[in-house]
Amino acid sequence: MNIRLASLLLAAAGAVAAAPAAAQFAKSEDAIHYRQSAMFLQSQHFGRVAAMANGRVPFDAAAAAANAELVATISKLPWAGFAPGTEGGKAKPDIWKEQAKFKELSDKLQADTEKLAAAAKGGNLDAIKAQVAATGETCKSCHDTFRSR
Ligand code: ASC
Repeated sequence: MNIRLASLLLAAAGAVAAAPAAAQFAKSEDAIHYRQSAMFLQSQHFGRVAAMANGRVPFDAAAAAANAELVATISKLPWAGFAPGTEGGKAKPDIWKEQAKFKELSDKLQADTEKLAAAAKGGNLDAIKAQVAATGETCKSCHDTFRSR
């Protein structure tokens, strides 16, 4: 394969990898639907790990690892949905007025869910419990600040 073709393929692969962060929306309602959908998926998969951490369902290490891995991936998605001019839904207008704080909390969530995925991969229930608690606190602090109702 020549160099030119190889670099074209690399660029295409890079564009696909970057696609979630570059999600574009035809209209404001699409952005709101997108971010709420991502949050819903996130809560479903986080909820499955949390249920094990809280003893509500029996611990299944493989299921915990698979769900935590999904949470880490999905936690990268909602933010593109808070695009400029898409105020609405349950999002408080403060999100667009305090972008630095919003970014700090969204970065914190992504760091926490990476740690949760690592803990779940390790299979130690106590480590999973600790990281479920830390991640849940991060969810809550951002919701308390930036979500209405
Ligand atoms: C969830 C969910 C949230 C968070 C939060 C953690 O599963 O839907 O909003 O966890 O309750 O405190």
